[in-house]
Amino acid sequence: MTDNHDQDTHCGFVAIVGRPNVGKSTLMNHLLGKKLSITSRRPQTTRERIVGVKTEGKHQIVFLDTPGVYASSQSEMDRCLQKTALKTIGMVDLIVFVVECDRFKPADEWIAEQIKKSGFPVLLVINKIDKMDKKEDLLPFIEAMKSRIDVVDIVPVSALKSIQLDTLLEALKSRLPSHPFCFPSDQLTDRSDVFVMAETVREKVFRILGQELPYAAAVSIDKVDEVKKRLDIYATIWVEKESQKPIVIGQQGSRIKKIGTQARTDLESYLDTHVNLQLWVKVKRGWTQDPASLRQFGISGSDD
Ligand SMILES: Nc1nc2c(ncn2[C@@H]2O[C@H](COP(=O)(O)OP(=O)(O)OP(=O)(O)O)[C@@H](O)[C@H]2O)c(=O)[nH]1
Ligand SMILES: [Mg+2]
Repeated sequence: MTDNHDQDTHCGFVAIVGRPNVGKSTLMNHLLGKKLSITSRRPQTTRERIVGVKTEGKHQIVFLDTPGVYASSQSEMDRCLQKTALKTIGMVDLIVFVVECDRFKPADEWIAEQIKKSGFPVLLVINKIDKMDKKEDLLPFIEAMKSRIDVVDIVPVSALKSIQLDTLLEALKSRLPSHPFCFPSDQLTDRSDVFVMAETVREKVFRILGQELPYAAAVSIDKVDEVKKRLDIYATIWVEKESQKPIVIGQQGSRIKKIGTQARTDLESYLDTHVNLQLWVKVKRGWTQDPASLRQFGISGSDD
């Protein structure tokens, strides 16, 4: 026996994987108790792997939220997102495979295959149980899942309504290897505040513009000034075509104002300070098909 303080700590990397829109980012945020990763009703909201660290007592779970994976990918952006998600599977202690409670689609099937190939233990999370009309439908679904994939555990949850998340957390904790903490216990993420700023603005663009701007928006943070007890943040929303600019701006600037107000509120909560957010809209042609632009906006699918 030594006095090594780290000896009875447990720490492990847990990748959250699943098809787009099943609630991976919502799950991570609610497990962390802090809104780190952006979410929306539209698929392909998450574009990069995001680390979220949950430390409780002697346990540290390092979550990796990943972009949703499609079976077949068409655009350069799709390919990058897919690469990022699949690469994450290669470096973890446990995979949390998220599916929706009422359906198992071909895309889920395909991901199950990839996960199986990886050889890592899998914990299946059946999400959105708050949406189930008949609770008795859950049992047959669980049985069907068991026959499809080999898993160490199955936990039905509602990420959004925080149902059964304590059960899930305990299940995860019990599977962490004995290991010193990988992050300081007060650290939430490996991402910079600037990254979260850009993502928060992008979430509002996604949510407020709905179907009108399919995947064509990226956000850059141009400058951050600390002014007394306030942060002045200057950001640009990039679109692909001139015709998309007025869509983002809205009538008499109504949309951009809404995007700004909602993003500021979230950022004030995340950064715990007053925020003044200035937004611009600019055009960068064809950026979703251009590898250099994708890199610039952090969608490279490369090692980092
Ligand atoms: N009813 C219900 N909705 C949920 C639940 N969890 C997530 N959602 C909703 O599902 C949608 C997608 O959630 P996200 O967390 O963005 O999904 P994701 O899997 O991260 O999606 P990508 O990043 O695009 O792969 C959002 O509208 C969420 O509010 C849940 O437990 N119940
Ligand atoms: Mg996501």
